[in-house]
Amino acid sequence: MTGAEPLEHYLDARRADVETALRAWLPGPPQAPAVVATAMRYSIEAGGKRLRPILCLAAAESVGATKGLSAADAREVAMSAACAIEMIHTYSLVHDDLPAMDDDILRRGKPTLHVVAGEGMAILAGDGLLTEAFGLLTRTTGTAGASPDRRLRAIAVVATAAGACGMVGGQALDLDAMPRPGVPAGAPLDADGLRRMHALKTGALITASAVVGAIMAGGDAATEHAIRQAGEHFGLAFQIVDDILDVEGTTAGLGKTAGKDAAAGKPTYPAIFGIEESRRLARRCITDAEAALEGAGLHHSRLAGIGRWIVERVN
Ligand code: GRG
Repeated sequence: MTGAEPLEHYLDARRADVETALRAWLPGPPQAPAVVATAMRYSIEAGGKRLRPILCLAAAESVGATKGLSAADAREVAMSAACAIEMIHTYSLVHDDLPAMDDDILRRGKPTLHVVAGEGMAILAGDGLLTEAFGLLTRTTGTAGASPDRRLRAIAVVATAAGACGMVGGQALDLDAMPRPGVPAGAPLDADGLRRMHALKTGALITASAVVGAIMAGGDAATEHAIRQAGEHFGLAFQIVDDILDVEGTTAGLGKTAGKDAAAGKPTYPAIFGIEESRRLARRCITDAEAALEGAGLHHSRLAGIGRWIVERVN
């Protein structure tokens, strides 16, 4: 249930919970050499909306409510997974910003990690975040602790979403669509190609965030299916809005370089459909997500509000 707490308060509270847990779970000296631990912390603590972990916690709450779990217990049981996903997301940003990929100097309002720590250390910090994430996924958190079977399923879902069948695959399609030194570009992406690339690159981890929250909170197969459908719609809406913000946002407001996609001639939703149609498509994704949630009796949960946040966000 959403209760009376306004969405903004809920988001702020969950962001604070996630950041406290991340601080506690990130490795530090003396076990981890300070140089790489500091680099990992730099990118995690640079901020960000924490959309994925919040989505994971909200999915756990909504499913947990159907299993008699309090909202706080459901969040606790999903917290390690939520933080693991944020670590994987942050690694993807660190690697995406490298000169060999998107070559950017600003992320989350701060100089990118390779700018402050060098390319080699940025690669290692990304590797460290990815690896730590899977260690974290094995941990039980909360008094209601997810069973080993559920934790194993969560690991499989996250691995598929982050690997070559998900985020890495999508990034490869994105990279291949543009010419790069010594390698000709692959075929340009049309609307279907763009949708698939984004479904893998951005959508898969967003979807997994919601699915893993449902798994950790004890969801059955039908509920997990509905959450997956809603997560896929959320993921596409997120990406369409990201493309719109790249056109309409400012570098200061976004905390990353605005207008890069257009400058690079990248295929984007506004480039293919125009801004107004892109906005309509994003809104339709949220309507579709709400229908999927309604089918599973989860439409009164926080998830619907998070859908609206995804389309209304300004950064
Ligand atoms: C897997 C090697 C490898 C690389 C990274 C997904 C990816 C692949 C890179 C991300 C590239 C990118 C900027 C995509 C656009 C959508 C996106 C993921 C935006 C950033 O996510 P937000 O807005 O960021 O949730 P914050 O900083 O708020 O967490």
